[in-house]
Amino acid sequence: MLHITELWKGVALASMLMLGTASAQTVLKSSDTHPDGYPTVEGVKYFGELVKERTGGRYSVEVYHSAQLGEEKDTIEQVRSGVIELNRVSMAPFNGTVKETIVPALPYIFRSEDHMHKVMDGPIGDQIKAAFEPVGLVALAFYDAGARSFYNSKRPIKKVEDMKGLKFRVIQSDIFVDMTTALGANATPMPYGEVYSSIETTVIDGAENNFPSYDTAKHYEVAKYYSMDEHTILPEVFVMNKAAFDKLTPEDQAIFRQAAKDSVAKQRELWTAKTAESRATAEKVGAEINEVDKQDFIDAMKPVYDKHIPDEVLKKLVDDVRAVQ
Ligand code: GTR
Repeated sequence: MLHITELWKGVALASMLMLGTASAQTVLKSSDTHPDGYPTVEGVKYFGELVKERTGGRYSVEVYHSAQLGEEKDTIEQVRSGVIELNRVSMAPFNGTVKETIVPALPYIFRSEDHMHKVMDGPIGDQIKAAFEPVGLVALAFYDAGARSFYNSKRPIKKVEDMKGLKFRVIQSDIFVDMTTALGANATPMPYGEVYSSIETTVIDGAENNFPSYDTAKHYEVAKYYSMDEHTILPEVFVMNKAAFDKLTPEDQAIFRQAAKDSVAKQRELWTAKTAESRATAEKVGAEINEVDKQDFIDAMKPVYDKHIPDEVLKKLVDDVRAVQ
């Protein structure tokens, strides 16, 4: 008869083996700055459902929304070091570390959201995705973030000269600082979570973002003039810690990649609906939305291209993006 200690040794060995091959359930942590229900949060949740289903429950994803794990700059460090496995963030905070992300962050580089989709869904998108690997990340998907525009508490902006002297919070990237400066305004990069109180206390006059962010962060309460200059159509990125990805079997890696791809369609659908809903909400509570003289804005952006596209690799990438029909 098997001795009792032998039996326990057997149980312990079996559970160690199970952990080693992740055949027990592995819960992957994902961060998002936005609240529950926001299209990016729902996109990642959907990815998690597909992964769970397709791995027979071996992997699942827990989304920590509403910046529970910190602001984007911090969570990027967490996902790079493996403290968390997944993160959905804007690409702007990567502009200093992953130089290819500069290109989609350039003002007016995309003619439309449709143009952006064609670029990011094709070989250029793959090239930008691959550029994340040297910083320890696998870019699984690009999600929609619409167009970013300036909004403020002082006045509607119709022409570039209306920007003069205004102080804006910009997303944490030098390109956004230089873009705002090129328009004659002052730029203060700061974490997203500080924007509302900074406008309220008049530390800044406004910020720049898309309608769903303007709405869900309630920035319309403190900055009612939203001017549709649409300076960028920069997509979001959904990344995974590379060491965690490399540990997956090739079959599981394929499942993760396909689930991410499938979640893009879902996120885009949710995005379109949310943009319309958020615009309507903002208008209902008194936001004043106006069109701008866009050509005036486009013309003012030349210095940004001169400074941030210094080498041939990026120049070619810019030309390639423009050539996509
Ligand atoms: C939003 C984006 C967030 C965050 C935010 C910001 O549009 O979805 O990930 O980057 O902008 O301005 O900080």
